[in-house]
Amino acid sequence: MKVKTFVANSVQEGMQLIKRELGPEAMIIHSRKVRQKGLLGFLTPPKVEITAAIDSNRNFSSDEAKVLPKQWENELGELKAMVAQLVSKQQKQELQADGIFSSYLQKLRARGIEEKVAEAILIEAKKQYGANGTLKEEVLDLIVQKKMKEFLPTDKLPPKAKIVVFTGPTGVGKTTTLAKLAAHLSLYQNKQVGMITIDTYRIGAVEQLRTYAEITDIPIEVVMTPKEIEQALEKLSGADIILVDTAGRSANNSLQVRELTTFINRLPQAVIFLVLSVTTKTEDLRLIVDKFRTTGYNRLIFTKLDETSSFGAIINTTYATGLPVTYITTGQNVPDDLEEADAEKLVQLILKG
Ligand SMILES: Nc1nc2c(ncn2[C@@H]2O[C@H](COP(=O)(O)OP(=O)(O)O)[C@@H](O)[C@H]2O)c(=O)[nH]1
Ligand SMILES: [Mg+2]
Repeated sequence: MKVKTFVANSVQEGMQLIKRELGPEAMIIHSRKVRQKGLLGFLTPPKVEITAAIDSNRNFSSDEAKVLPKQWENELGELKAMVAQLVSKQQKQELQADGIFSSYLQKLRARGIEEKVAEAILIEAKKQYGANGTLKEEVLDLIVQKKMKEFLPTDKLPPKAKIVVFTGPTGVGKTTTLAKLAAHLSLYQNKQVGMITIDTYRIGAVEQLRTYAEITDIPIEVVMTPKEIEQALEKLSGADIILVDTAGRSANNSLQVRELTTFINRLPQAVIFLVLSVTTKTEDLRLIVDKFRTTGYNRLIFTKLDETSSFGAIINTTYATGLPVTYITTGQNVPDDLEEADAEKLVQLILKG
């Protein structure tokens, strides 16, 4: 068996190198993105490192070598997916066989982190920890925390955001969070805030936001049809930032989500928050994340952190969506119980409750 590692600018380029050097029968055994060391690594795009192996007892006739590449290319995508699965299965088995990692896996699972997410974190940690595992457990703790942070992107509200939409299931705290943010922006950042509510289903839901709007002296427009969005935006054109509330009757009604999407599509370049409660069951969260995808949400807010001591939902969702968390909320008080998300703090919460 001959094993060789190739570094290339793209997967395609890497595959060509492998094909040229090892022939079309080479098998990919591992691939990963790598950055160059030092300053150059920040300035240049990452490269791909592909390790391939070939049974060196096998000799190819040149005919065989000519016929295979085309077929190879057709199957490239499929093969890559298969190999990725194989690798991760092997990595999973390695994790389970390694005492310190298998007990860590249980620890992360007990903190409400889904199995595939816990495995992904630990596979990354294991790479850094080294194969021999002679390092102290405290060192592993630090490595795991670092890897968790990488799986937990956070991001501030862009200072130039003009339109900010709050979507998500009923009862998670969209209206309350919007009111908190509105107060923060107008009180602490001196911004002219406007509000739009497309709260057309629940009688009283409009009133809830209207009450906040009156207290804080923020103009509010109620929108019943997608067409009315433009008028509302026009009326609020003096505002620096417009916060848009949405509502539905039930959490899982796809018709309502579709209807909501037609409203959102009329809002140009919006920051669209998917608001989720950490108290929601893992399976339900998964459904919600999928159901609301059509709204084009691009950031996350987690609410009700004061109501549980299990926060795995946060990292499960950033893993599933790849999206950053912008805010967390920790109680019913407007405007106090709102915080900008901080990855370090979230990791500690997830691990320690
Ligand atoms: N404990 C707690 N309750 C919250 C939080 N955010 C919102 N709530 C409460 O959750 C309930 C539903 O909130 P609401 O804003 O009406 O949810 P919406 O249906 O998504 O708009 C209200 O009783 C809020 O006071 C939070 O961070 N912690
Ligand atoms: Mg509401």
